Amino acid sequence: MPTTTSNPHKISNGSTLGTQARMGVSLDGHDKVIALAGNPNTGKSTVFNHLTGLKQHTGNWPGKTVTRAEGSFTYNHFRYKLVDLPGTYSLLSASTDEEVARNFILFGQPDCTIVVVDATVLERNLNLVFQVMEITDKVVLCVNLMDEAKRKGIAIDSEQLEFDLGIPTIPTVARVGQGIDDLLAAVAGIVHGTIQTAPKVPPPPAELREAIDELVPMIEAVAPGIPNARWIAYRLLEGDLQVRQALLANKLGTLASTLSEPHRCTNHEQSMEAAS
Ligand SMILES: Nc1nc2c(ncn2[C@@H]2O[C@H](COP(=O)(O)OP(=O)(O)O)[C@@H](O)[C@H]2O)c(=O)[nH]1
Ligand SMILES: [Mg+2]
Repeated sequence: MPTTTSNPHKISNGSTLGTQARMGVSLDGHDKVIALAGNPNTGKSTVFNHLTGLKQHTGNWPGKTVTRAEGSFTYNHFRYKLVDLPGTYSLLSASTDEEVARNFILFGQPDCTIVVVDATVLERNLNLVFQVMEITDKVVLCVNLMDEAKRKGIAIDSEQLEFDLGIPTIPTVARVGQGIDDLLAAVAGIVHGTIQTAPKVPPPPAELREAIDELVPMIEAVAPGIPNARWIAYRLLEGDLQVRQALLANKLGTLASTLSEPHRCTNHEQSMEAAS
């Protein structure tokens, strides 16, 4: 497991945004909140079902028609809430699904984010992994569909991948529950600080770095306590309209809380299939 010190640019747990900005997800008796992200069809719901069992709450994200599934699990006496994010290829907020996923990881500040990837098309999936790693240090990579990869003659060196990415990397066959225990152990390690990650995201070109360094103090001045000013700076330079509008309206600091309406999940138990 990676042990180097974490990147100072990433979200720290001491952010002033705190738990009120968990985007409508209340802790209600849970100790930690875990987000589940991934491209569509990577087995995210299968992982979700394995971790949470049959009991799930579903509803919509505040103000959106996007479905949200939440479930719970207990591991080593800690109660975890698991939030299934919409399946997305990126977090650039080009669609409502992407916006929901990236806002939750950025402003909801989960204690850990699991990114599920498809081992048979790993390279294509890494785009999302890097984007999550730009937002937070607290990431576990779940390389799923290892059986399919094997069948297609694709070998994945997960230890090398873990070293190259700087985050715990767990191979799984979620359909049969293989690797789920290792996944849980990695999540718990991150949450309790026994595993320190050091995500290695390809560095931006020098000119971009300079522009970001210039923007960061300005962003922090207008939005004190913003969880990741560097990421906001990136988005501004990339022309992210939502972030730009929030900044112009002096509402960056409240972008999260405007999305944090009361918990509106309907409370019903569902079958295993229902979370897909
Ligand atoms: N062979 C194989 N199939 C899997 C595995 N995990 C999930 N699946 C299947 O892949 C399909 C998509 O899974 P689902 O969990 O709905 O993916 P999601 O779109 O990411 O939520 C389903 O038919 C699953 O049964 C796995 O590890 N191996
Ligand atoms: Mg699904």
